[in-house]
Amino acid sequence: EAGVGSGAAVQAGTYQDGSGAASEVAELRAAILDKLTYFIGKHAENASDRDWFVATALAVRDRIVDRWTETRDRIWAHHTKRVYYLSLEFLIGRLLFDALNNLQLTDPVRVALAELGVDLDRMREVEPDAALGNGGLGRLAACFMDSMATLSIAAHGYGIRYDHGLFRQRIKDGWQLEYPEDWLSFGNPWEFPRPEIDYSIGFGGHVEAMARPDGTFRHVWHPGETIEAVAYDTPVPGWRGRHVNTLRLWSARAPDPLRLDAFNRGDHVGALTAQVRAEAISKILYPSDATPAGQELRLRQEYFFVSASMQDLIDRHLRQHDAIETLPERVAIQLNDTHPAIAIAEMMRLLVDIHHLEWEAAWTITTGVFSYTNHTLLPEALETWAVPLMERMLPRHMQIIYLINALHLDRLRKSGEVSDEMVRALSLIDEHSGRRVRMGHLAFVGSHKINGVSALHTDLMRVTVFRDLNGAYPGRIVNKTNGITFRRWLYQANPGLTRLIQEACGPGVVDRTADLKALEKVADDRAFQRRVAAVRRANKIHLGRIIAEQLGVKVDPDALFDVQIKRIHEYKRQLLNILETIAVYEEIRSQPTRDWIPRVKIFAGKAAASYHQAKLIIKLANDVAKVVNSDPTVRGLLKVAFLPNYNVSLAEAIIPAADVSEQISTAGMEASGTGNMKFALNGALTIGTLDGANVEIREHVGPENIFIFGLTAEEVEARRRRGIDATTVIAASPRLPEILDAMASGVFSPDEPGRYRGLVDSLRFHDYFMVTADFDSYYARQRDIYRLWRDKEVWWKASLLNTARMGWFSSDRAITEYAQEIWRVPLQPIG
Ligand code: B1H
Repeated sequence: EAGVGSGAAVQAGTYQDGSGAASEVAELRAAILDKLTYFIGKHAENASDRDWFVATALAVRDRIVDRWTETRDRIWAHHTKRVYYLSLEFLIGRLLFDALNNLQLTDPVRVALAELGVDLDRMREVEPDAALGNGGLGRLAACFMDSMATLSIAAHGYGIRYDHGLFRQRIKDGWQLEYPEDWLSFGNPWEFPRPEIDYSIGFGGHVEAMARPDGTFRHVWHPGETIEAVAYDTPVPGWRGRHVNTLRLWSARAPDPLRLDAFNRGDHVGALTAQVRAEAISKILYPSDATPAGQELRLRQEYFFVSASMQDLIDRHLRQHDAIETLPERVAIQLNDTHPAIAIAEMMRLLVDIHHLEWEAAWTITTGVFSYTNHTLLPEALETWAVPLMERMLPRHMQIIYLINALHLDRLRKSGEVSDEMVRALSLIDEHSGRRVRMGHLAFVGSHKINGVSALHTDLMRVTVFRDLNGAYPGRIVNKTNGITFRRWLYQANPGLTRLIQEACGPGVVDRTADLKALEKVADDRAFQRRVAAVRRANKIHLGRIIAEQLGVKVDPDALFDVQIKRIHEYKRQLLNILETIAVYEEIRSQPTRDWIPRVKIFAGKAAASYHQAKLIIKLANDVAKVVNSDPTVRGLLKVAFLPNYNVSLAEAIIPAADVSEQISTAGMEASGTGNMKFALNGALTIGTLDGANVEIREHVGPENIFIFGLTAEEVEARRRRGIDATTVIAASPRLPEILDAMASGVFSPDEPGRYRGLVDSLRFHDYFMVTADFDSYYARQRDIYRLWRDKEVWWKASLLNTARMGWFSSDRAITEYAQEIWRVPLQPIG
């Protein structure tokens, strides 16, 4: 193995990955020039940054392909059990540095490009983000793909190749505007189209029941409409390129794209309608984070990618092993939330109708292969589909779901006394508001394991939405706390800190996250602390440049950077943070000459296009920014920056520059969070509630190194049951009345004084999210942070202890647990 850090030319922007031999550089330079000449068809003299990017990506891709075919051969020869990760979202971001780092080519490619007069870092910026996801759920799928490859698990991701990913956000006059995102407009050098791999996907039509001689029935589904699913493969190289998996994304095509008869009649548009309708399926990602759009097209998307994936994996199984019965020994399928839950019914359909298995045998196979991850308890995000819609679009699946339900309820009735009320709670069909299929219930009964994504969330699953199912199927619910890939979120995003960590913990720390613990020994070494502080300062200057470019706002790198970046949602409580910002603003105005700590409040995040309250919160952040940033009394002691178009790449620039991480959701509402892990790993100090994975982060970093405040999930519950009286809470607060009055009277919206009346009223009279109830304790914790900031020795110690103790939150750990306890597949640890 190449000794990490041995003789590597360490350059700005990279960490020691132990590569960089001269012959390697020469080879890469030749390969890049070759791609530029013969693939792009240009000379170096007139190549653009984008041309260089594509040429470099293709040259690097060639190296990946060799490992990819090796991996496939190895898996095939060893009959290795495979994992299929089904997700409607993969929030990948850019891939160039992922590939370079995992193949340890960053240094040689940097040098090769420099010799060609090209700057790798500038070129990096032209790669579009693959934004095929909304937020944490999609990003988790991407981190898991990286870890599965790293641990040499034979895994395939399955999803949709959306033509347009999550919308591009622009802020105009403080308001969010949504524009289509166009990541494929210049082609995608990482993917391999596989036009020969396509499956027919049926919709609608009717089911024919054909009597067999023995009196049983065979069912034949005659779909009314068929659409083709075409595969596009992206190789996913793991750490050190030892193993390369595949992300297979499906694109929709009409079987007969052009009706020539109609075209020849002169109906040029009508001739293409079938194509338009078919291709709409993979046109666009639903930007609905945690509030399902409930649209027919969304159900079509779900079934489309699920059916293609089930057909594909069964084909692969039968090519390698001739009996369908051995599926559970060879295959594990993970459902990323309920979005792919129709796979349970589709698997049953394929096994029973197409492969002619008996129902019982098919059910044993199905529950043997499936497992399901739940990512939220928010009632509005628990997916259900109206029975009439299901009957119309997927008539055979609806029959199968009815039968699954009947057998499930029968079994429970036989095993003991079950009240009508319990049957209603356990049924796959919700009868409360029209008849609807509960996809969470379907996923639950069709899986052998169901997991939550943090300890608290899993506990809450057992006592809330899945209480009765948990009673009926004890032991099925397990916890798998989320994780993040350190390769992207520390080594790539923060090479400066990584170099220092390697110095303190040994170069092998990049293979063994447990070695991070060695940082504890230098946590109070002043000299080391100063170097860590210098890295942070450089990262803040870099972020400051982005803020200046985007917003025209100048920020001081020595100010405290306090950051909240995530989807805009009421339960995430950006509003709480804004109220504290207003409190600080009012204090500075009332005592302008005190020795205030200069600070910058940084926000970024998108709101679902139809989520009005969230969009108003964006406007408020921007309105407050405008007033604060231009107030001469403030003299730059407080700056507010709302950065537009939050995405993976922006997160990579922001997180390494953060001093404080805001993880302030209403307790019980954030299933896990993964941003919280990225910040703490990079040494930001967290201010947060006892929600999601914050609870476990506190256990790992120690309560003295994290700032916890606010109601617990239980207290929130109790308060909601009692009925919330925000009026008395507000009256009792030393600051809230003034802040709310200012907002309500138009201090931040002089152009429209009533703009925030409704928002303030919702705090005064409902406050479902407990913003007012938590305000004072939040405010007090913020003061603790400012106090600590003045004592740099203590501050940096706490920061280093955070980094030192976050090793457990690696997605390699999470995936190891899935592999051992849910999938039962072999893996090969690194290090
Ligand atoms: C999470 C979603 C989600 N939970 C519906 N649920 C969606 C639900 O488009 N939709 O219909 C999209 C996304 N996303 C997040 O998952 C949780 O809120 C986070 O707390 C968690 O860290 C993340 C990964 O587990």
